[in-house]
This record gives sequence, C-alpha cells and structure tokens, in this order.
Amino acid sequence: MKRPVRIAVTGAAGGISRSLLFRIAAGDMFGKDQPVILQLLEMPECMESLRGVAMELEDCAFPLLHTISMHSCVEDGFNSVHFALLIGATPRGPGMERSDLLTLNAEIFSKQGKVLNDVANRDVKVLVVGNPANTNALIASRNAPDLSPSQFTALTRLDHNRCKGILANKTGANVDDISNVIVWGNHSKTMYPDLYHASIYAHPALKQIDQTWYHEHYIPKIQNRGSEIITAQGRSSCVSAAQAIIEHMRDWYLGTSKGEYVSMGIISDGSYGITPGIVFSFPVRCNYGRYQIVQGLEINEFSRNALTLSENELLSERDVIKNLLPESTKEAHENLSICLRSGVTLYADGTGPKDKETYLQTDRVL
Ligand code: NAX
Repeated sequence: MKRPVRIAVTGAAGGISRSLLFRIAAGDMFGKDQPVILQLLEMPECMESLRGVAMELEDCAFPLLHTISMHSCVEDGFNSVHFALLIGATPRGPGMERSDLLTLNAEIFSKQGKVLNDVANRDVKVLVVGNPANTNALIASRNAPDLSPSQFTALTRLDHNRCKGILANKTGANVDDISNVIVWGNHSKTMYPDLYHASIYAHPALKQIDQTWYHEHYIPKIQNRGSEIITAQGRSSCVSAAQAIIEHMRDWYLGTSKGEYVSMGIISDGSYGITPGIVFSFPVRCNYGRYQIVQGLEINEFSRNALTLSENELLSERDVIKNLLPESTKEAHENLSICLRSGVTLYADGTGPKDKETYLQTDRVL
C-alpha cells in the first residue's frame, strides 16, 4: 500500500464538499491504491455541521480513508498538505457589489496563500474553486513567495465538462467521442468556449454542427449555465462541481489521456498573447504531475476578441485587489518561461534545478 497523501479541503461542510469528500475517500481522485488523510477546514460556527460530515465519512468505512481531522485554524489545517482544495469562500450577499465580493475573498485567499507558503508540503498542488476563482488563485499564489506560481490553479474544468456534455447531447455523440474542447479565460460570463479545435469522431466539430447554433446558442448557454442551474434548483451546482474537481486533480496528478486537452486556470506565461501573471484558463496537457500549455493553436479573429474580453475582465479584477498583491512576487509571476517550459519546478526563492542544467532541456512537461 502507498503512503497516504494529505489533502486539505476548505468549506468542507458546504454543498460541493458534501459530494466531493466521499468520492475522494472512495479513491476517485488519486486512484484505488492511494490512501488519503483529509484535513477539513470550516468556519468556527460550522464546526458542528462539519462533525456530522466527518461522522458520515467514518460510517462509510472507506478502506482508503486513513485519517480525518477538522480545523477552524488554517495553520493547523494546511500543515504538511500535498494537495489543497480551496472551496470555501464568502458568497455574494444581497446588495453586495462585485468589487466588495472580490475584496472580501481576496483577504481570505491572501491569508491562505501565506499559510500554505509557511506550512504546506513544498510540492503542494493547490486548486482554487471559491469564486471569483481565477483572481482568488492569483492572490493566494502571489502571497506564497516560496512556492512556484505553477503550483496554484483555478477550476474551469466544470465549464470544460459542460462544453462536452452539452455538445454530446446536441449531436448524439458519446462524450468520449468528443475531443479537445477548450475553455479560455475567466470562470465568469466572459469565459470563451472554443470549438474551433474540437473534434467529434475524430473530425472537426464545427463541420458537423450548425455555426449559428454554436455562436448564438451554445456559447451563451455555457457562459450562463451556472445561473441557469441556480434558477432551476435554487442552489448552485454541487455534484457537477465535485466531479470537475476530481477530474482536475486526477489529471494534474496522474496525467491526461493521450492527445487530449483539458482546460485549467493557471498563471499565464504570456502564451497566446495573454498578459503574463494573471490566472487564465488555457488548454493544457498533464504528465508526471505537471501541466503544459498546448501551443501553436490558430486563434482567429472571433476567438481573439473573446480572449481579449475575458483577459480585460481579469485585469480589472486584479486592479480592484492590487493592494493585496505583494510587489516581491511580481517578477516570478510575470516570467514563468522557465517554470512552464523546462519540465522543472523552480521555486521563487531560487532553489530547485537551474535552467542551464542539461536535463532541463526536455520540453515534455511543465
Ligand atoms: P456553500 O455556501 O454551500 O459552502 C461554502 C462553505 O465554505 C460554507 O460551509 C462556509 O462556512 C465555508 N467557508 C466560507 N469561508 C471559509 C473560509 N475562509 N475557510 C473555510 N471555510 C469557509 O458553497 P458551495 O456550493 O460549496 O460553493 C463553494 C464555492 O465554490 C463558492 O464560492 C462558489 O461560487 C464556488 N463555485 C465555483 C465553481 C468553479 O467552477 N470555479 C463552480 C461551483 C461553485 O459555484
């Protein structure tokens, strides 16, 4: 049996976690031979509810569930973790402006970034789910100077999966027969679901579907799917979000299927002309526990306009919280060329292999 890995989950008594935790404990995220230690974090007032979740986990008697611990203190909850799933966030309340939401959450995620920097395992892989996910991931990463920016990601896999599911339903194809859909940009209504590189039964998707349907129906449907679900069921997507979190982490850790792209919110290295240093969803392939942006895709004028719209939104989000972005980490976040292309994790403090060493010349993986 392998040694257990430590997984921190914030917002552990919330809607998404109630679907997610049971699947992690069942081995769906890291494999049926990987024991897990769950370090669950909640707000102090939710600890009793979290105790209920923990008792249910215990009662499932999952063979892979090594230990559960519960914390309202981040320093304890993040101690030595290999994976951190940052799901808990302040929801948008009545009368709250988007900028208020950004600021409130920025404070939570700057603190969490600092603590991860201090107490997490040096190779920790972080996924930010709590909204606004891209900007929260940026702020956590910028507050973790000793970790590589490439260790911080944001969830856009739910949007990616929505692209596949809705396309499969429309065309009658199986989800497995659809490849290489892409979600670019922010996890917000400006995200861009791109089918220009997608295929169905190994042939270009856009030759098999009506272009008007793609532009006028499909794109807005994906962009507004979250709101549509809230309107229909009175609460946001939890089960599908949990599935997306499982797949994001599993692919990052165990690798993507051969030839397949997935969408991940990652720190931009300037690929496709996107401002370096912001957290933007790109098509990536994963291998050896790392990801690499798929390069060389043609971006037509329609796509460029869509990418720019989402990029501009992320830049304006960054402006709102810029006082919480330490200057000391700016350079590491805007020059990722070594981290992203060389196949190494180069830490911001300069430790890690140097880019001139010969074994770095591989460009297989991030
Ligand atoms: P819930 O409101 O059901 O649960 C959130 C939980 O987080 C609550 O139990 C709360 O007490 C806890 N919490 C809040 N602040 C915390 C903190 N600082 N430390 C620890 N726990 C904290 O929300 P849920 O449906 O689980 O959604 C969680 C977040 O995911 C929301 O921000 C939501 O907007 C976001 N989503 C992001 C998605 C994405 O694709 N990036 C999709 C799903 C989801 O909408």
